[in-house]
Amino acid sequence: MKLSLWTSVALGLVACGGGGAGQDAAAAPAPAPAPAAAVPAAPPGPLRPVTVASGLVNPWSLAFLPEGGMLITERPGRLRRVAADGRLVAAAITGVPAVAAAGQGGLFDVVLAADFASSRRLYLSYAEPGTGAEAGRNGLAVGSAVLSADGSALTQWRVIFRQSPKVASSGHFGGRIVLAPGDTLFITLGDRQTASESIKAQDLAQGHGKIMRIRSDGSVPADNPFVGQAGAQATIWSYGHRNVQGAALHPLTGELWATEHGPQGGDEVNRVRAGLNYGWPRVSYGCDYGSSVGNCTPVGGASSGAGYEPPLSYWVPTSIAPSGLVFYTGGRYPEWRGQLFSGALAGQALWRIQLNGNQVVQREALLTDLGERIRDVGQGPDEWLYVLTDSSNGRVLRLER
Ligand SMILES: [Ca+2]
Repeated sequence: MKLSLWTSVALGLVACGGGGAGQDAAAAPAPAPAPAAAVPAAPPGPLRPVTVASGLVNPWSLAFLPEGGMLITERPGRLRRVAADGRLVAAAITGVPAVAAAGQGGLFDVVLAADFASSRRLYLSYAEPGTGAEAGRNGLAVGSAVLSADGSALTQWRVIFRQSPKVASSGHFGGRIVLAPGDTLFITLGDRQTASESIKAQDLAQGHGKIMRIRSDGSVPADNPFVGQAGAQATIWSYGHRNVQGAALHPLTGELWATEHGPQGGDEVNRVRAGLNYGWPRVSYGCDYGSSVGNCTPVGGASSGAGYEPPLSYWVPTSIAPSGLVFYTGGRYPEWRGQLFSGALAGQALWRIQLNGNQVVQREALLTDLGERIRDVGQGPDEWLYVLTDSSNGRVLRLER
């Protein structure tokens, strides 16, 4: 099933002229270089999940601290710390803003600034509740703060981005933050789920269904694609997204790659380039919920169209619900270096996505015996992959083998 599905995707790419011999080949990255640090390579075989921490409530994101240990967000609105000795600190970190925790909302990503070792600065994304005229509404927001030396408190909290407008919805927030060169951040924004809102993913005046690019102080980079275009939000990098919850920079090309949730089928892997329209909800490989699985008309009536950037890969007829995304660059699993790894929530797996340049050439579902929703995946300083399981007793797992 997986193989035949993949074959049809590959043929589709070749038919579109996006194959390895086309112009994309010139921009194709070389194989990943060997890592500088020499960790012992693990022998081939199935992954062996080792529990690092447990008792976390719907953990959403993890970030590794330079002093050892890690930070973990819990969706209800807590930021937790695992100490260097592996102990989960009982008290949540203070100074986290109030979040709108209903439905899919809450505290989402935590990302350390590039100079965290000296500045202790980090970024959080979250569903921000509206106040005053916006009471009852919410939207994705990103703020920065400084983590105390003992790891117990945030200070100097400052909001640097707000999705506009706020909407009365508890779904599809997006929520990933990716640090990029030039002191910039990418921020992913969902379409807010309802049909009357999701169409605004095509409207450059609205914050629905976009990927934004800002500077770390909240200002707009002058080379953003819609700067100076009347009516367009200047922070927009790309548009026509449904709900991007996985995003990472390619380690060799520096380009942003992202995964997004389809409805019933149609989850996507995209190479996200400036100013492009990724199609939602005008074109999709997914169908409305409740339609006949494997025999239905896609949302928008078609799966491709002029002016819409096609996905590099997609899942049909059912969705995996892709979550965190990382390019593996370490030495523990040498044969997987340069490949993409995506968590899956409904799909309860860790997907390994093998690339040849900018093409997806194979996909494999790992950890399927675990029977857990996977919310995030990251590469530790020890070059093992780590995942978060999403439940009321969520865990951090290190994937040894
Ligand atoms: Ca798309």
